[in-house]
Amino acid sequence: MRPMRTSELMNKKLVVRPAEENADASADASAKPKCEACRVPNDKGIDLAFAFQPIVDVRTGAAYAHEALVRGPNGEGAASVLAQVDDANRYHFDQRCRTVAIEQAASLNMSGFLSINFMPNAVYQPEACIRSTFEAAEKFQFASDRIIFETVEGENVISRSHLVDIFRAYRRFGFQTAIDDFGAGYSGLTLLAEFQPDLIKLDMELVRGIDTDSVRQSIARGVLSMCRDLGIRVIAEGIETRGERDFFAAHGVSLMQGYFFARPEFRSIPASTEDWLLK
Ligand SMILES: [Ca+2]
Repeated sequence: MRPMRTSELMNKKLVVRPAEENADASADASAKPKCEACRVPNDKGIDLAFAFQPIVDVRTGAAYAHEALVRGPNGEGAASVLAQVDDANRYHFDQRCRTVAIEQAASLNMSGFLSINFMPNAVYQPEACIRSTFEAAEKFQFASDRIIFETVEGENVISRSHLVDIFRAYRRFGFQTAIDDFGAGYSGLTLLAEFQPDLIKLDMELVRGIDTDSVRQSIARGVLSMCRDLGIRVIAEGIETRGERDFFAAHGVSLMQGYFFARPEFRSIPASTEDWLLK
């Protein structure tokens, strides 16, 4: 069984507020979290650190980006960290994840982009909730235009319109945006109809064994064609074999992530191998 991804685990923690809590708000606003979290003292700090996994560009053999994957302070799995997240501390947890990821990326002299997973329902007002991200970028001298924000549209995600608002604001702020796990569950076509991110991460269930699976090949070709039309770059995630890599490379995908290239390394940037460069 493959390990559960951070995004999946985060997803499990996404909880929609009961409608009655926001009974006085409009239908659309009722789906938005109330904007009060940053005034609530962060009395339940969660100890966290990050592992980094490269998103490789097989045309250059270099890392295009590194995804920051949350871990405990001693490298404990994401599940043990995310299990501590609840309604009371979600905002501070999401904010702290960004700050710590930026701090660690800077201290490791990371090159290329830093991809940060964010929780849409921990963002109240995109403009207000982004302040500490910019402050961290400045403090640790990591250019904010080197940040990608990725998220899944999960089963329990807050309203579509709120997610689209966040993505649009992040694009205005100069970040790259990415839809994670594209093609899995709820992360799919109808979101794309409303917002076209810079990147989509093709779900690993579609990637697995694609070189010998004509059905997956057909689906992937359709997605790739659509993304070409829309000017969206595709990242094939969960690449585990040379055959999977070569299939996507032959279909014009150069950005890939997965154990074939490197596993996440705790507080560290994995070294490149000869498999990163397509020959
Ligand atoms: Ca992710």
